[in-house]
Amino acid sequence: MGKNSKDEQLEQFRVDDRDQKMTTNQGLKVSEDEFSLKAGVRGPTLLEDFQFREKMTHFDHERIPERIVHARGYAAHGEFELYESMEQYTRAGFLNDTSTKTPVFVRFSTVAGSKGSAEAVRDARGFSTKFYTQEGNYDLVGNNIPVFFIQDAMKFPDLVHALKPEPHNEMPQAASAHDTFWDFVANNQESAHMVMWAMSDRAIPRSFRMMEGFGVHTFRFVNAEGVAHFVKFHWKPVLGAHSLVWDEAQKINGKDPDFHRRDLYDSIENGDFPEYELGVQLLSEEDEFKFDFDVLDPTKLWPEEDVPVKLIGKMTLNRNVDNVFAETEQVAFHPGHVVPGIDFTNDPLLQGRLFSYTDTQLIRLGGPNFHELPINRPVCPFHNNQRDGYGRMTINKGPVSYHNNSLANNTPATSSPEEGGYEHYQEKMEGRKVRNRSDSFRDHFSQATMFWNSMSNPEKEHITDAFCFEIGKVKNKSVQQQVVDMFANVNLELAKVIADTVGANPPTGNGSAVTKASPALSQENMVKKPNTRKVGVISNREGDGNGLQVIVQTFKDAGLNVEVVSDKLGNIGDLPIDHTFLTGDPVLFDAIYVASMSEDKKFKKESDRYVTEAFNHFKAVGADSSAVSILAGKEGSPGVVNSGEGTAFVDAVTAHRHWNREV
Ligand code: HDE
Repeated sequence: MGKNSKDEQLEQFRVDDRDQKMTTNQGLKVSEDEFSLKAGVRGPTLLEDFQFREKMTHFDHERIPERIVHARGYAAHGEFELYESMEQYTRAGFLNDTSTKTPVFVRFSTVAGSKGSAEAVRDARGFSTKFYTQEGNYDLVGNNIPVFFIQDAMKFPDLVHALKPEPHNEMPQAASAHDTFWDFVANNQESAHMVMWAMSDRAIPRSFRMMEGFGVHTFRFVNAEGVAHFVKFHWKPVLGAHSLVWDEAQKINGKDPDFHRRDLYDSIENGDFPEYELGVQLLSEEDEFKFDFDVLDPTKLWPEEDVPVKLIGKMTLNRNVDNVFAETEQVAFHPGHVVPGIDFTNDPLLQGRLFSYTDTQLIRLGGPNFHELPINRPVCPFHNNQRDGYGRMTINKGPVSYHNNSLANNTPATSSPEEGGYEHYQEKMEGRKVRNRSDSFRDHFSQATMFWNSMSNPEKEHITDAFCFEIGKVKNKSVQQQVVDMFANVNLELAKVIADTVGANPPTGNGSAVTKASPALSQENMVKKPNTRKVGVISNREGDGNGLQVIVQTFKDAGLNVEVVSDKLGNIGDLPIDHTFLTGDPVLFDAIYVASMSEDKKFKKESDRYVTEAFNHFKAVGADSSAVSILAGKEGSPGVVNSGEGTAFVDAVTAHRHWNREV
């Protein structure tokens, strides 16, 4: 992999401490690092011990405030390549020149949990991309869900207070299944559409590599002539968008709380670079009012069947960070980091975000110079008259730090739009100062119903179960009832099942008359590929391993990743055993294949546990003809493969999950 401009810039900040002599931060060589300076070996430590004080003071200050939302995140470097020039719509250089590769840094996150929380929780996922362009940093700070809970930034603190663990007992962690969240939902009904997504499989993605990303808000593209188009941004994963099942996700959180970061890190280390295509939905300004929703309303999406997604480029994540704190934790995203040719709309949620992101970095990163941190620096030069502040690294020379001036020839000089200077789109504005919401923002249910209508039957079942789980965890009967009555506006049957399951009264609403569906919203219609799906191959440790070798190779040739599981670590022939039954677990694999059985009772019991749990989670399970008895009772079910051949099994794995299986 060649170095890009960001990588070269980062190089000057990288330090390798290996093979070096230990010093203090002042460069003084250290002769002893294990004991503090004492008055006698059994005596008190002395204040004079500057070396101890420096080490301990630094340690005492090693934590910074975690992000108020999106605290749990993981990131990687990569690059973005453009398929075709978007010159017609935007003057953004990185979207005009197909010969440039733009370095990117992408951070994925959950929203609700603390920095140390488990990753496979039911939640939206953040999908933040920093493009280091030659015209400055452009940040696309999106989510894996295309709409949001609220319409106005004013309510964000309320939403987050309701979603986070309840303040009197700090429970539950990283979960929306509690009273205050659902009380917020029922009393802020604009949340209906996003709640449908949050209860769907989208909120438990299989992998960061297998989820879509969305800019959520309507932005503007502006071309060199000053002509604007409305634009919505999409990231489409090349592997398709796929999800876990809820029972599996909950178990993963115990077996491997780092499930998603491990998947991303390992994939990049293995050379299985995650890829996403950048898509745009474009709308001319004249078409602003042609929909039955307001294009400025962030609780609405533009159905792809009505406004097609044009794929304009591809992002590849190809390098893990060197240091999680320095890069992933210190990166500062901001929807207001834009380049010429990309502009905002009056979406009231976006407008509020434009304030919040700088404000939060000031407390999180401790001052106004966070743009100087290596991960945040633009790759193009940056000059202005800003000076000083905590942690200033730049040594600005000369006496002039003001504008206008004559002593420095009035530099740094501003640039005209022709020279690349950013100019805000000159949208015509008129209106009265009001605290209100537009009437065009008041339909909270039509698209929530459209989402429901677009789901396959298994997806509808998962949504229903998710509601029953979450509302079942709500203690307050009134809140339960309010939620039931609210979601009757989305789908009456859904609300009835929730009411019945949680012991609430049947809903009072009339249901929805909306029949529209958008097939693009169903994950059943997503591309399905075998690539990088993880198969646990169970094998005994007898024999020369040749048979195992053949099956492993067949799977690998088909693009699957294989990990060998047995009762003890060691080798089978030349193949290393990756896991014992204890260090691995069926929930950590996409499929289980039993290559050979053992006469050992415990081996059989563990193999049966693996196969049965995988089966219950609708995964492909298979066995070599010699081990086929392990499939007893499951044979004939979809995705259960009892040939020793491999290719039928690969097809079964590619299908992702076999929902039409009775478990
Ligand atoms: Fe954020 N959001 N947000 N948000 N958001 C933050 O900024 C905020 C919203 C999103 O990986 C914070 O640096 C407000 C929508 C992501 O570092 C904070 C509102 C979307 C990330 C903040 C929203 C997002 C954040 C916390 C309502 C999808 C993680 C730490 C007006 C389009 C960025 C930080 C990363 C982070 C504020 C709503 C996505 C507090 C006020 C809608 C992916 O500034």
